[in-house]
Amino acid sequence: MTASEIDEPSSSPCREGGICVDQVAQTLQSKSCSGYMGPFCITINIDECSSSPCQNGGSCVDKVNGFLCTCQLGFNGPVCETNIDECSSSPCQNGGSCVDQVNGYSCTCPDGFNGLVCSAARSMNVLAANRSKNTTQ
Ligand SMILES: [Ca+2]
Repeated sequence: MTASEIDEPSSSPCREGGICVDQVAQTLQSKSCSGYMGPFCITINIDECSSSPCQNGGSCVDKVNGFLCTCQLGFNGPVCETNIDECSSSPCQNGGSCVDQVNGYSCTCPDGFNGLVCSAARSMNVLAANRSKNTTQ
């Protein structure tokens, strides 16, 4: 590039979605363009979804100069990169430990409790039966 070559599109905005092209350098400039369609502007809507940016099964919606991810249940973040921690609300009761899953959780309950969130007290008969079954195996 010589000193006489200037970056023509620097102040000539393209129509929304347009890409500024420096016709001397023949390179695409990554400027944001809006306004009129000038001699150094072409309208190319790049498919930003072509690289499959959305993670964890999220679906991509191509936008002008960007994309939007629609995430599967249980994920969020700009590219669905975050597995939402369903254990963050401490759903397990009575000392149960929470295991985060996709769009859900499971509780590992202490002796004497069961149910989805360890809220149900096991009867002592069931406990005794389980204990004797475990010891005889
Ligand atoms: Ca989760």
